Amino acid sequence: MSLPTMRSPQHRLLPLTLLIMLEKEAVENEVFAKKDEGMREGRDQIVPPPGLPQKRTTRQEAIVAAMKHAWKGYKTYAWGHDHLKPISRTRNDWLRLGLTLIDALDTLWIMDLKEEFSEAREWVSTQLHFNLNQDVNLFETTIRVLGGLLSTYHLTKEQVFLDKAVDLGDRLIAGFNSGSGVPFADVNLYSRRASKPKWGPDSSTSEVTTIQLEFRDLSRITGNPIYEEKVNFVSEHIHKLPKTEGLVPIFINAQTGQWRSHSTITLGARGDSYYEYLLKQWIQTGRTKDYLRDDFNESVSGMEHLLAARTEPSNLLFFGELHGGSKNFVNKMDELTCYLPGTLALGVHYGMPKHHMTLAEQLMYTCTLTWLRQPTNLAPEITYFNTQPTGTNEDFFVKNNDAHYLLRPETIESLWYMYHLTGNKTYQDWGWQMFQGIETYCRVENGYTSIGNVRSTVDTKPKDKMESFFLGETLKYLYLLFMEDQSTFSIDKWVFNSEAHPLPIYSH
Ligand code: DMJ
Repeated sequence: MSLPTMRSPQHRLLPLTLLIMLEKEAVENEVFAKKDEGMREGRDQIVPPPGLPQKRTTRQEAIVAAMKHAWKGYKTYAWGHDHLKPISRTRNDWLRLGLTLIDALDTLWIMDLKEEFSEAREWVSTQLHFNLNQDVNLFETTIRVLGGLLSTYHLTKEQVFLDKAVDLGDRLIAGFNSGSGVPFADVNLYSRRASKPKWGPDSSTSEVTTIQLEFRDLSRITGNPIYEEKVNFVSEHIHKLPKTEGLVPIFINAQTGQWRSHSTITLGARGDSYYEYLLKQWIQTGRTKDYLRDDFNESVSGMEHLLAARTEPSNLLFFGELHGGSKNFVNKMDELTCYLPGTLALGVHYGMPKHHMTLAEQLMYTCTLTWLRQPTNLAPEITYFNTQPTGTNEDFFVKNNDAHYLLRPETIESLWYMYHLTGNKTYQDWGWQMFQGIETYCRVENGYTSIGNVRSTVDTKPKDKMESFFLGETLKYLYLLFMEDQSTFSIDKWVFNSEAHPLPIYSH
């Protein structure tokens, strides 16, 4: 039994599609249950930390096995480096900060992988130093490293994680030394000098607006207001800038603090988490900063009015982009945009307009199809949508250069929010299907690899790279998606940063 493909006629019939998916999944469940029986034999008795469920579900066991496999490859061939190259059995460095190890810390803790967590903690305590003559991207270092250290500190209360976070925060704060207070893209961790990105004059909007949860949390823990003051200023400054019905251009100049004119408006790359952090900052601060909520709501209205469109023939909802100074609508959507159903659902939970949930459900379905209509069950980086009838009778298509899957989490992240908030097990079943795709086409002997082509089961073009967010986000959200007791990581207590690191919600 196979899933409907982009060419199959039954893809118009949603209930049938779902039925087929569920049948396929039942068969796969049986296979996994058998494998799992084998895995369980001889496994150590694990005593979970307080607050975590006593027993993992069968699907959770499969995710834990994936995490262990990824960790083993990383430990063997890339220990202390940023990324594993699992096929060539070597490593890749980008920020020189042990990215995979730090991104994985809280996932290891949440999965109760004690041995792996303890070797990672040992490395953090003895080997992680920030006194490096290295330019790092402020946003990436903040969401992955600062966020990872802070959430691990909150979960474990171990001082070492906070000490490292403070040292890093004190270096990164140099990024805000610009003409406007809007940060530069890069910071040198040793000289503490900030600079524009190597490839252009401006900072990316999503980057300067997706550091606030982490810097604020650092201030709240340490009692030192400086970090929070810096990021509050950026949010307030951007609040005052002109927007297109709440939507923002993707580039901003750090010296002038002004938008780059004619830059693209998108909910994908370089725009995405601006919208996510409007809502999440409002939640983190106990729903006291109303301008953040209002900007979020205005942006969703703008999305509906200017970016929402429907496909032919199946009337699927997607959000396109505005290019050339808001003039040209482009019918493409990044996989990155698929964080949005989760964020919309989170907003509705916190009192945003009820119809945002309809948008969330419909976009969730479209995002899911971008995975499950591919023969690999994996989504391409970018999908183009047909808004007019075509000879092919397909709702969407993929260009050659966009056919890669980088082990990204966004759709799975949204599935977790949708399941967490509705209890509808269909979202779990969809996530399970996606995980089968990852297991079948990305798992290699020494870890997991990104692939270059999701459109073929035989020519997947492995790229030989395991991204840190695969351990930090993708596997964590899968584990949470299949957790029986959803109250353990309640969104009433935790706000997840853009890299899936949970941080506490404060009262103000
Ligand atoms: C992650 O680093 C974060 O989720 C970021 O906000 C967007 N891109 C990657 C994962 O795809």
